[in-house]
Amino acid sequence: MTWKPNPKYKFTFGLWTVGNVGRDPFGLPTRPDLSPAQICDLVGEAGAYGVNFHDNDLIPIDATAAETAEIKRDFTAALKRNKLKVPMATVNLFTEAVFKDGAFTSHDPAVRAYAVQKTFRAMDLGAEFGAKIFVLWGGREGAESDAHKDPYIAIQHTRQAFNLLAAYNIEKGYGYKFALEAKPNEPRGHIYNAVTGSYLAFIQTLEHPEMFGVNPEVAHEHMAGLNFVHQIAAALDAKKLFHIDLNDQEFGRYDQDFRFGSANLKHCFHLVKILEDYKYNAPRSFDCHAYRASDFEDLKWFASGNMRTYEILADKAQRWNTDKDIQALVKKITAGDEKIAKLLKSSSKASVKSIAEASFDRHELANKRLPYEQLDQLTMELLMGVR
Ligand code: GCO
Ligand code: MN
Ligand code: MN
Repeated sequence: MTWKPNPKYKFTFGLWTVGNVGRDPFGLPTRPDLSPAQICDLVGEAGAYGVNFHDNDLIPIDATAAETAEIKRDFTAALKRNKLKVPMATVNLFTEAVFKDGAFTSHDPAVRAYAVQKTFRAMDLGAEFGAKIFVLWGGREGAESDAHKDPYIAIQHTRQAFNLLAAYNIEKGYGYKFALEAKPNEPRGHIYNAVTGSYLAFIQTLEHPEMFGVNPEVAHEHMAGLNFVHQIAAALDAKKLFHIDLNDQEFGRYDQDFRFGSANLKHCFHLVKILEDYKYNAPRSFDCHAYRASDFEDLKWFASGNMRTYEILADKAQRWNTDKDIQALVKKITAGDEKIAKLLKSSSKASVKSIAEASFDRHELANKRLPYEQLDQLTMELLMGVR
């Protein structure tokens, strides 16, 4: 197998991911800046499907009209020569000092309105390049102390902003689907809507819930010690998985944004398996960056490594689904009385009555074998490459 990226997976990279220069809170950049066009050449050569950007990854915030036009020209040419699409765009509401205490949740109505206007313009920019998904990540929407900001009011402000964005989407006819990205902390001490599940509930309170879904990121749920695969199951079940940020992360640490599959291979396997089993069809975006010590040559390993790992795990998932021993065990473990299963599927009066009146022998039920050691070991052996 060559593991050449298959376009069906729609592998994409943010310009800010491959373009990350290795700066961290303690140290200066370790790699030179790459232009958007150079990033396209790098990921294009690696076989990616597309790139994503924040407004200011592409157009610096103070660019003149002439500079803007030139950047757009170079970027368009780079997309074309590398056959890259731009499925997703987003907005930077975290770098500038004006957002030091939040954008949509700032105390200052003028800052909130400026953030909404900046997002309108980022939507215009994304639409120019064909983006149909718009990610919203509220990096500065939070607080270090709840003395500073009333979290109840912050929720109202967030809702007002999202409703305005939906109205602009309709007015301009852009057809965007908004994908909301949760994170528990960093750069704020606490970020509102800390986990994907918070957004799934919040969406239902918006004027246009149909326009909003989620963009879960592996690292963000792992920072909070949560099982990412379970978050994905909830998003899939709600039909709200509009986009996904793939990367990896040691549990409980700062936002490490490692290469996909580099830290928790088993979790990543189950993630790929659920995405493939339930036919996730939106882009698979890698939101990570190379190790700070890596140079330009190593960046190529970083880019192709993300995609190779996904494809290898997709192949493992398929093997798991067709492995005779594994499937025989799964069949035994999941087998049960079909008539009772049918009853449980209905909440009709008849079902309620039958369940209320049925007799169960809990001791006999407890005797069912669940050879989970065996199933997990077979899974691990498959992952380790000896099956
Ligand atoms: C992070 C975030 C960001 C967002 C991106 C989109 O690592 O904290 O994932 O990378 O995804 O900025 O707005
Ligand atoms: Mn992250
Ligand atoms: Mn992300």
